[in-house]
Amino acid sequence: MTTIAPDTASLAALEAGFEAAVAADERIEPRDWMPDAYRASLVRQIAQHAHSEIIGMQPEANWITRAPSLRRKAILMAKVQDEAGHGLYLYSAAETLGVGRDELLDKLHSGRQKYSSIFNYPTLTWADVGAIGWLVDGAAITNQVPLCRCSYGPYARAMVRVCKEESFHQRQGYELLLALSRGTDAQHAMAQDAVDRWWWPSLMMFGPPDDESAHSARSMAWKIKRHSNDELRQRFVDICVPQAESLGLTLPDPDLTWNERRGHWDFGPIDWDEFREVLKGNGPCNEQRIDQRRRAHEDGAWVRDAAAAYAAKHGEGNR
Ligand code: FAQ
Repeated sequence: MTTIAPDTASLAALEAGFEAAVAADERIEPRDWMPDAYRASLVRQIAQHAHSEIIGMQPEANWITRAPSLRRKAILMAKVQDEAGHGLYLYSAAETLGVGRDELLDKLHSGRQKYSSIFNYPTLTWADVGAIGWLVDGAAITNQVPLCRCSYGPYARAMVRVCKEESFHQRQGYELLLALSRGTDAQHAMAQDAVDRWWWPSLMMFGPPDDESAHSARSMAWKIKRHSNDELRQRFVDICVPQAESLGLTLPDPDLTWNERRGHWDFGPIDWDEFREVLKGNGPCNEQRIDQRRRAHEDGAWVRDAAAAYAAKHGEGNR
């Protein structure tokens, strides 16, 4: 396809049109003109988001064969499948920006694109499935509900469905932890241990503090992001504190205090060194996660070949 570069005057008009649409809260659609940097930032965020969904299947899938009952197993299988579906919506949304899925997967497998830090922690006990549902899906919803109003139409629409499903995931995690918390002493201790291990990494999911967030200002001006990392992190803490109390579990932070003046819970310092190490590839499970992903991709080659052969046979020309 040949594209003709607009001259300076028409470029200025296109830019003005784009800025006006964003200011008026209109959606930018795939065929609309958009600045290259807006497109690149969306590809970066949506790709990372998609990668997180499919890598995020691994920690919980680890427990499918060991779920304690048929009911729990059916719920967990449905949840893990939902995450694959979220990956699908998100890769499709990224494709509307002109990138190929193969290219994105290649960048994931070669470490050139990131996925969420949270999925580099191990799932040591059954209670971790509950903690992931309550805290990780809970953090994901807090972050993603505002993304339903993202300025880019396909991403915003994908988020509507994702959020509905994440909300079921969060509830199943909460219900699982509640059952354990109200169970035997050993079950209660297992639930508490899981919350102790997943609390701080869940707070890191929201990204670096605002003064270190490279993309926030630009993304917020473009209405890709509607709130800063720290705003959403605070919102999540405020939601979790009363929920932990109802669960009969404690959050592992001695500094958690209600701040009457701010109308929010104050919380202790986050270990950003740990976050940076995980991002560099040095978390407890980084290597294992990416190895497993590459293996799954290789094992699935025959499915992609078969789908391509089927599409060629029943393609446009044959209809
Ligand atoms: N992990 O300038 P900022 C889920 C990177 S889905 C790894 O603040 P931004 C569902 C960031 O990319 C979870 N990297 O970046 C589920 C950037 O690096 P870059 C995923 C992180 O984009 C549940 C650099 O640090 N959700 O859990 C992280 O403005 C259960 C500087 O950061 C999404 O992706 C991190 N935690 O804000 C699935 C939501 N944080 O690109 C299975 C959409 C930051 O320059 C089981 N994404 N980085 O190389 C977003 O809202 C944003 O991208 C943020 C980061 C908030 C994650």
